[in-house]
Amino acid sequence: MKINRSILTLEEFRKQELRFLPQATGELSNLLRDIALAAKRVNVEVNRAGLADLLGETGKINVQGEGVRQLDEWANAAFMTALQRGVSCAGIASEELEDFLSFDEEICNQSKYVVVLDPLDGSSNIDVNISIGTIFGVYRRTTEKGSPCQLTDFLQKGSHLVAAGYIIYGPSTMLVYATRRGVHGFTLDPSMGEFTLSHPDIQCPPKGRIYSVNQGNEAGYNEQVNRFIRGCQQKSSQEEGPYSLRYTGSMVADLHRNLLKGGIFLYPAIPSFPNGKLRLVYECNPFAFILEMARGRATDGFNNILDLTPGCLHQRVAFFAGSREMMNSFAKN
Ligand code: AHM
Ligand code: MG
Repeated sequence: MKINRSILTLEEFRKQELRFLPQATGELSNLLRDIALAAKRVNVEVNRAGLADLLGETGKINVQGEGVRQLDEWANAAFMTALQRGVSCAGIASEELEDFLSFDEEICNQSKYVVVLDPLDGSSNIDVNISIGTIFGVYRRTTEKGSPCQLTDFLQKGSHLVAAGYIIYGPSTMLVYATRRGVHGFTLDPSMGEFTLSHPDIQCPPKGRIYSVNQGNEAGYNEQVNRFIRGCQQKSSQEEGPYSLRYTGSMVADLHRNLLKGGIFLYPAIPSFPNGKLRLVYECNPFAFILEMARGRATDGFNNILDLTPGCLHQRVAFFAGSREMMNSFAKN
């Protein structure tokens, strides 16, 4: 029997990393472990959603004015519970919660971290069995340890993120996370029930041949965006040819593909969303951080996403992200 000795679980990988970080307390590793646990629970529900009658709407409308799906709620509760029980996090802000939630227990108040999260992004794709995802970001709180966390802990610039990541529930389930030490991807091994290292040290190719945008909204885009889209369609050089348009409507799936293969993702402002549709705090900032750590880039069309100071938890923003050279061409175009 051949034994694969190279398998490294997320926890084993974190323990190895800690050897190089003598000051580290292990609190971030614990927090990632809690997120991975919730992700495994959500993965089970996502896989059986059609069978367990978990598809469809709850009849409620969230703070964004959007219909809440049963799995959205389920995923939100799973992450909230795992993080509260894990006691390595002082509180969370979530797409599904109007206000931030301070866990406000003595032991949680001792934690130095807070988490921002979109528990189930792209959830309109659940009913049709297309990849969806979870997005998260981890901040070191600015308020004093020992006290309940406050709104200001969550309204930090993306450049202050300590870690960020996502889980993609797709043909296989993957957890990708970034710290300043790099970006690593782990695939869920269903036989072990563990995330195992499959994509060490992810670097976004400087250039790709994919653009991802909801082209149906073209009439509402500004001229800079439309000029760039035309350029993607008309690349004249023999070598390049036109780029391929790939857009699933699940940002996690679109950005995951572009992170690995190279490409650019655009969600510009449109008349119905004059400030952009995607949320700065728990959707764009985590992805901007992941891309920057993987040598890609993310902007709102003018500024680096990570330099923006959020004014409120559910702030929307125009979002352009991907391979560095493609992002540079977009900026110059
Ligand atoms: P959600 O948080 O309500 O799921 O919305 C975010 C999603 C992104 O995953 C995706 O890129 C975008 O909305 C798709 O929007 P559209 O259908 O307008 O193209
Ligand atoms: Mg979302």
